[in-house]
Formats: sequence, C-alpha cells, structure tokens
Amino acid sequence: MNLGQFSGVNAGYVLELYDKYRHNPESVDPATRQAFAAWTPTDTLAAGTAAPPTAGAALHAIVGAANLAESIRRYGHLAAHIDPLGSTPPGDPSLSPRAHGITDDDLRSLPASLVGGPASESSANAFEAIEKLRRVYCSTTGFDYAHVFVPEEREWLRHAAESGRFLPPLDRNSVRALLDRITQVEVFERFLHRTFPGKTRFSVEGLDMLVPILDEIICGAADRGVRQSIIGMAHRGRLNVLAHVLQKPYNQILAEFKDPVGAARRINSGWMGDVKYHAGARTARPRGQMHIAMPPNPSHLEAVNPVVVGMARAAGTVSDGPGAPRFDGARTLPILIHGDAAFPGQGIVAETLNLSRLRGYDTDGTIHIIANNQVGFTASPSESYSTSYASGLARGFKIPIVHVNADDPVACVEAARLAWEYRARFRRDFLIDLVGYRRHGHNEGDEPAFTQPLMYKKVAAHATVRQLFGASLVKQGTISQDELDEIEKKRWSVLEKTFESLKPEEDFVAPVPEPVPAGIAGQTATAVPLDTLIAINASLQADPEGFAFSKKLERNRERRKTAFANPDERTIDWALAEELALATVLADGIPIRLTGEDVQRGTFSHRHAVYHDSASGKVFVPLQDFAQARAPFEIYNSPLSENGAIGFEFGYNIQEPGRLVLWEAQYGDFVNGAQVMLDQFVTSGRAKWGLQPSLVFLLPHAYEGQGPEHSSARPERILQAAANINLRLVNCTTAAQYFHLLRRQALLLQRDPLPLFVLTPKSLLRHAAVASTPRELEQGRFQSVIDDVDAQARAKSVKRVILCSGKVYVDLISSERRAEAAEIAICRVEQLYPFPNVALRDLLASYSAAREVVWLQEEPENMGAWEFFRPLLEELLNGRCPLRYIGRPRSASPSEGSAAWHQLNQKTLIERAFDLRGEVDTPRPVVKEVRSLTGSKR
Ligand SMILES: Cc1ncc(C[n+]2csc(CCOP(=O)(O)OP(=O)(O)O)c2C)c(N)n1
Repeated sequence: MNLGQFSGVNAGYVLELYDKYRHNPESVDPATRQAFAAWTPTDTLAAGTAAPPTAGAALHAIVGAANLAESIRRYGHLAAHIDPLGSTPPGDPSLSPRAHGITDDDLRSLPASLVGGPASESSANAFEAIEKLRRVYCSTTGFDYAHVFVPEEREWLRHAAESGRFLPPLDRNSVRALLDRITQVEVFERFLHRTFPGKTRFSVEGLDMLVPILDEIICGAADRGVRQSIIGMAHRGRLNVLAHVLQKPYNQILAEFKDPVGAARRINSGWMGDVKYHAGARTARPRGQMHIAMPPNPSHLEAVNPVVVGMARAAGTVSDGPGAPRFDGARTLPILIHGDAAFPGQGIVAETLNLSRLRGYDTDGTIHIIANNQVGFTASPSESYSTSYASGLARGFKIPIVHVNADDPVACVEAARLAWEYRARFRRDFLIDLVGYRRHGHNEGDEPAFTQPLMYKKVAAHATVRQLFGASLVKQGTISQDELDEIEKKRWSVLEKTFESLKPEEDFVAPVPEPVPAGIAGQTATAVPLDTLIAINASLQADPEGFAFSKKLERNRERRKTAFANPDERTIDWALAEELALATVLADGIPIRLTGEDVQRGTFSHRHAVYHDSASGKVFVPLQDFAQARAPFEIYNSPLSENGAIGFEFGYNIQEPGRLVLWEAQYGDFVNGAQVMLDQFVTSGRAKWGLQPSLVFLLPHAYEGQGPEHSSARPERILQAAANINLRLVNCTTAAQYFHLLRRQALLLQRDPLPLFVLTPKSLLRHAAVASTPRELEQGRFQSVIDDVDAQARAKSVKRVILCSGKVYVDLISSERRAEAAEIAICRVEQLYPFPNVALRDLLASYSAAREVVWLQEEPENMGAWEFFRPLLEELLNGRCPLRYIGRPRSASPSEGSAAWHQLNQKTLIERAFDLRGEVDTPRPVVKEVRSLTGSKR
C-alpha cells in the first residue's frame, strides 16, 4: 500500500502515532499497538524519503479513519440539522467512510484512539467514536471553526464541542426555568398580536431562543466580573429584548403602542421622538451585577454596530490620570445582533469586524448573534448572499461560528455558554448563527406567502419552540401538562393585569433633552494666562532624554520652542494652536481622544503629535508626557474607514460624554462616506432619541485647484441638517480662533454639548495670515463673526459689505486690489451654525451707508453656505439694501478639474469682489463670465 495516496492532515497524524509506537510500543494504546504490529512499513517511511512505503490493509483503514474524523470536525456542520423547518442539509461527500476508502467494518476493527478527543475515551472502537463525533458535529449544532488560525484556540474549541462541557444542566429546576423564559417570550408576542392586531412590532417568534441566549451570555459574563453589557440590534425582536433582557417595564411598552396624543404636548427643544422599535434603554438597576444598555437604532440595518463597539471601548477605557489611558476589556461586553440578510449585505459589518483587533479600537471581543430567520423582508438567502452561510464574512476574520437550530433550546444554551467562555478566555469575537424562521410577514401586517408560499405553509404548520420543548419535557416526565399550562397562564395574566391598569399618558416616557440657557456658548471664557501657556509649551517642547528626532523636523521643533519669545509676534500656527488647546484642556482635567486617518503625523505633515525616534523607532507623544497634564490623551491612526470609524467615535462619545472626542477626515469631503452616521446619529440623535453628542469633526479642505475632491468639505450638507440648535459648524480663519474654539468645545461638554464640525484648512495651515500671536490666546474668546477693523474705522464710506467664510477671506485680503478698495468691508463669518444672528445684525447695522451686502463663497451657488444664509441675511437686512451673491455658478461638481481653470475662476471671483461698477442694480454673477472664459458655455 502506498502511503502517498492518502491525502489530508491525518496521514501525518498516523505517521506521528506510528513514530511514537516505533520508539516505544507502550506509548500507544493496546488496540493501536495491535494495528501497527500488523503493518510492516519500509524504512523509507520512517526516514520520510525516496520510495513510498507499502503497508497492509490496516494502514489504509487507519489513515482513512483518521481522515474521516478530521472531515467530520471540519465539515460536519454541512450535515447538521440547523433548520427548524427541516430543509435537507447540503452535506459533504467527505463525511462518509466510503470517501476515505473504508467501511463501517474497517472502523469497527480499529481502535477508538485513532479518532482522538473525548469521543474516543468511552468508545469501544473507531466506529463508535465516529458516531459520537457525528452526534456532536452533525446534530442541531454546526460547529464551524476550522478557519481559526490559532492552534490553541482551535484545540480549545474542538475540546469544548466534543466534550459537551458547555451543555446546560438538565435537572428539573433548570429546564423548568428555561421553559418559563421561553413562555414569557412567546406570550409577550402573542399578547401584543391579539391586543394590537396588525400593528408593527417585528416579532421575534421563530427565534424565541434569542432571549435565553442573551440571558446565558449576560449571566456568564456577570459571574466573571463584567459589569456592563451593551447590546446593539435592529428591529427584529427588539421589543422582546427590551422587555425581558433590559427589563423595560411592560406598561411603558404598551403605552407606546397606544401612542398617546397627550405625550406629544411634551415635545420641546426640537425633540421629535422615534418609533418604538428603534428605542434604546438602559437598565435602571443592575440586573444581577450587570448594567445593560441598548443604544437607540435607526432603520439603517447594522449601522449601530460600530456605535456599540465604540461605546464598549469607551466604557472599558480607564482615564484616571495623565498619559495614555488604559483599556480594560474585562469591564464591558458588547453584543451585536444582526439580521441574516443585513449581515452579509451591509459593508458597515465588515468595517466593524475590521476594528475588532486594532489598537485603539479593540474591545476584547464582541459576541455576534445572527438572528437568522432565513428571509430578509421578501428576499430569500440565494438573493442575499454569495457565501454558503449568512455568517460567511466572519470566517475571513477568523471568528469561530456556531450554527444552531433555534428549536433546540439545549443546543442554543450550549452555544451561548461556549460563546461567552471563548470570549472570556481568548478576548476575541465569536458568532452564533441562530437559525430559525419568521412566524409572520416582515412586519405583522405583511403577507409572507406572496413571496415564500412553500416556506409559509411549513411555518403555519410548525409548532412553537415552547410547544415543542414543553411537549418533550412532558413526554420525558420532567414536568406535567398541568404545570406547562400553568406557566403559560401565569405569563398571560401579568400582561393582562398591566394592560388593565395602563395609563398611557403617564406611562409613556420620552427622553427630552434639558433646554440650555441662552448665551452659554458665546460667554464661555477660553483665554489662558500667558504664564500658563509658556510653561505648558516649555513642557511640551522639551526634548526627552536620548530621543533622536528626525533631522527634517528640527526647524519645526525650533519654531514651536521659541513661539513665546515675543507675545505680540505671529508665531502660533494652526498646529501649535491645536497642540496648546489640547494641552490646556488636558491640564483642566478633561480626557481627549483624537483619531482619523494618519492623524498622528497629520495628513499635511503639520501636526506631529507622535514623534518616532529615528534610530530606534520608539515613539514619543508630548501630550501624554507633559508636567501639567491631569487627564489622559489617546491618539490613533484609524483604519481606512469613515462610516465605521465615525460610528465608533460617536459611540465612544455618547458613552463617555465628559471626554473630548475628535475625529479628523483625511480630507473633509470623505466625511460623506459616513453620511448614514451623520444623518441617522450625529445630527438627528438629539431630536429622535434625546442623545447629546459632542463629537468634533475636523474636515480639511480648500479650493486650491486640486480637483473636485478635497476642495469642499460640503458645508451645505451639514447646514441642511442644522435645526433646533443641533450642531455647531465653524470655518475659522486664524490659529487663535481654532484654539478658542477647541477649548470652548471642551468646556461645554457638560453644560451645552453639541457636535462640532470644523472646516479646517490645507495650505493655510502654515500661512502667515492664519498665524496668531500668543497674546491672542491669552485674551479674548471665539468670535462667531469678525469685523473688518480697518473698514470699521471708515464705516460711513463703506459701500459694499462682503461676508465670507474661511480661506477665501485670505485670498481677498492678499489681493493687490485690496489696498485701493476703501469702500469695501471684508467681514468673516466664522461660525456658520448656529447662525450668528445678533453678531451679524450688529455688524451690518454698523455699516449704515452700505449700498449692498455680498455673500461671497468659493463653492458653486448650490453648495456652500449661500442657500442656507440667503433667507437669514435677507431677513436681517429687511430690504435695507440688496443682497448679492458672488461665487461659482451652480454645478453638479464642487470644483473644476484643472488647476489652470481653478486659477482663472478664483481670479474672476476676487475681481468681482473688488469691482464696484456693476453694483446694486445689475448683479452679474461670476457664473457667466467663468463659463465663457473656460469655453464650456453650452
Ligand atoms: C440599510 C437598510 N436597507 C434597507 C432596509 C429595509 N429593510 C428593513 S428590514 C429588511 C430586511 C432585513 O432582513 P434581515 O437582515 O434578514 O432581518 P429580518 O428583518 O429578517 O429580521 C430590509 C431590507 C433597512 N432597514 N436598512
């Protein structure tokens, strides 16, 4: 017999065993010894060289048996009966002895030890051991872990599956408690179905075991000292989980179904509320030792994933002193519940999984559950994913997967216990693919048989998991039929009593944010005494002992070191203003987290918040290592993600609102890759759910001739979402303004938190016109509008007031035509939202002789702030003088694709700004001229 004909890892296993036997026959068990004794391999086998060995039939059978065992471990899940509706599993040829050239009789003649593992221990021969393996791997659980690369983990998973050590106890009390829980879950849905017929609730029925699975994970985690669990989930089963896992009182849920009109009267501060199956909750008291939270969820499936892991990261980040904060994953457990169509379909899932092992994002493992009802709205699995299972994506991330039949409560509980133990031991993600069905249509008013007639014939005839489990317990004699009925009756009566005493108006509870006293933001004192700044800067810029800075950074470092030599000299550039702002915030005891693509150095090589020793590669982070710091600073280069990365930071921010959390875009326009996060969470989270985010977005951009991307950070998108004071949008033009702005944001975290969008510059980062003096940090505060000081001195002769924002201001004041434009005032609107009504009103009033006000912007007319500002400015002017627009024409693209074309347009823009000839009555928008100049007129 030629050993070379055996494929698979078990040829190696047999040879290893044989080698052991050769050196010491006593080292293998007697049956194996006997098999090897009948086999006479050539010397070449042992040496592993030249001619293939020959052996008798025994060798063939031995290798076949070992390969069969391995195939069952790897592919047994393909034959597992994981579908409660009874579809035939695909199976795999390698699961049959024939595929390995052996028969059951061969197996009977071989020792059980060839199969290995716990299955072999109590078996008389290999056949028995293989049958035991089949019961483990091909039953109602499909253990799918062969893709796990770490041998220690794989071995642990193998042993866990085969030993059955995570099977739950099956004594009377335990199974009765499980039955009671399943009954509670089912009765809740049936009660709602009967009481509110046709009302959407996205019932869990068909996946009822979701709740006991969560129980098991949470109890396991609580026993091991985890104090907080954060659950993310979509609509399916949410009400049930809220009621039973988060202990949201029945009366609150029932009141939401009643949708009382009176509750609407309480709506204020822009609060609009959301549908009940998007609501979040937090357990008021710990459940056992554990606090459980579920953030609110938008309709956008899976979007909540990075938010939950960000929350978990924040909850586990210990920020009790300066330096780098410590992360303790043992404190918090994130759990994500996915849909079987949404998990493979939504890219945010991959983005979130990709965060799971990254420094700065790792949460020590998330437990994922796919609530797999084998249908997505009306789509069947073959229309939803190209992988074999809905969970396929997780394989690439080497996440162990257990597919489990939702009609087998014992198997489900085992899967949950295994998930928790794996997570606790290896601190990595785990996935349970809970395979069930959907009892009703997508929602309860939907007819599923239109599209899945065969499936729904089966569903209609299919008993519930409570009925099946209850019947099996009665049959086994564990409980009586009367007890079964009694449990159900008790659960109905709780709901009925609650409903009878319901007072919908009072029971309806909505989170309404506290109104903030007017003027807080504008009055926030952000100046820092010069002495303090000098001391902090000296600490920040001190060279650590023996650290070799890059030679190319010498000038930069020298500039920062000497920045305070003359307090009235413009020595503070953008990066230093930022470093000082963050340092002073840390000195005030407020922790900071800054992330984004390449933020440590800064996309434009300006920040250098993390230095790398040229010789050793060691890093030095001044903001983690300066004497005055009282709070930790963390800074991470994010992965190349916007949607996932922003979702994560949003979660971090709402979990720990006392920390200043900043995210920087590589270029501002890329923020649109996270439009879902902006729309669904950041800008509307307050109106829908009463959340109070304060996340900071730094959005570098500039019209510099580099094409349609990176020119605009698309302020129009942010302004479109601006209402009810839900955010701040700023485009500031000096380093001092940026300094005061960041400090203001930190100081308002507790008192007036709002998301802050900062349109930050690119080439202006080092521009002399943007640099500020140390004195400007020592004095003043953030100004939402900056007047033209020179023009103000001759206000009576000013004919045109130009209002502009951001970099274009520098283009205007750097123009040679500026000197001769005495009749023109160039004023900056530094804060675009909240609209600086009072400041602008006063400013415009001060130019009483003005014959026109111009809004000037670089963006096309349909972009930028113009369309938002126009009605507001018209209201302020109240017909006193005309309001004109100078800017690029309406355009589908934010800017020109050629530098030459850009320069031409920019030049025309500036010329128009200083050209008073065509004023007032004959407005000539730049649009026409630009088109003809570039020859693109149609
Ligand atoms: C991003 C997104 N796209 C589309 C929808 C509309 N939608 C709501 S539920 C649903 C089906 C989801 O199927 P699945 O993930 O299997 O969850 P199930 O509803 O079956 O529990 C769809 C397409 C949505 N909510 N979110």
